[in-house]
Amino acid sequence: MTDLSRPVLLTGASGTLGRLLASRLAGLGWRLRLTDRAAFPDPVPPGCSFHALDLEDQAALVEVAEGCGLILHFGGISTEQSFDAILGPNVRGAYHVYELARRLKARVVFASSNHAFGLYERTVRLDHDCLPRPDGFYGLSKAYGELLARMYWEKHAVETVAVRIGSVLPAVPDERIMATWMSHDDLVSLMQRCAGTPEVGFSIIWGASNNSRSFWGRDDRERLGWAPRDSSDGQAAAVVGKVTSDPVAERYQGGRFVSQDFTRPDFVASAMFPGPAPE
Ligand code: 15L
Repeated sequence: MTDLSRPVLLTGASGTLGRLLASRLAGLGWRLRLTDRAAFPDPVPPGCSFHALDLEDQAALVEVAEGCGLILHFGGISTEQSFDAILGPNVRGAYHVYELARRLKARVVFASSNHAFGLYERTVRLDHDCLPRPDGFYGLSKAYGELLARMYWEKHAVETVAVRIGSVLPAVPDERIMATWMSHDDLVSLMQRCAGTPEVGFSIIWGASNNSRSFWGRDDRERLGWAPRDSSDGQAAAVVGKVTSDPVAERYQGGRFVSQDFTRPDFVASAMFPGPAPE
């Protein structure tokens, strides 16, 4: 179990999920050290502090994190971008976070992503031990982060919960997200279990609510004693027919991330595409 009398480091605090977690976890009495390279756009919650820093600046990270017992690593790039844009924040940055965790003997919650698996087709249901199939450089960096976490557990006993986040949104906007949706409350309750579980070792969780149309199956939730309470099911009627006109995005779990810079010349004409090949 994490000792919540020690402060908790939250990277990526100024991002969408960072802001949500800052406000909700501070409301539960967590003492957060918020970090981001971008300014924190909200009032800093009581009991918390904000420190502008870049994940590539290892010395600054070490200084700010002194005394922390848990690291919620939500920092880095969260969209598909060039290899060079991803490299510093997501690859070197994650390494800095794990060296920090090793030094502090802290537990890490690693914000992984469904995009590490985005090139599985939507008809496939994945368990947590499936091989990564990243849908771009962003997804690739998340697959690397999970392997980094696993290495730090096996070599250095740094515990991690890797959360393969689907789509954390207030409501479901389209048909794809019927499968990937995670409610705000389910994300917060998961963070509570990540902190409160006595031993997590290296655990993997599919970060989604209890959606009947989910792409994902088994994971380590029983070990954490976590179960999502919300579901996208009741929102189905509102999103019927809300799909893209992009056949690549519609075929794969990663949606639009897959079709960015997708150049397979045989996609439409081959058996990869259902139905008869066009003339
Ligand atoms: C992610 O990993 C992104 O950070 C987020 O912006 C969404 O696109 C989400 O995945 C998703 O797949 O819906």
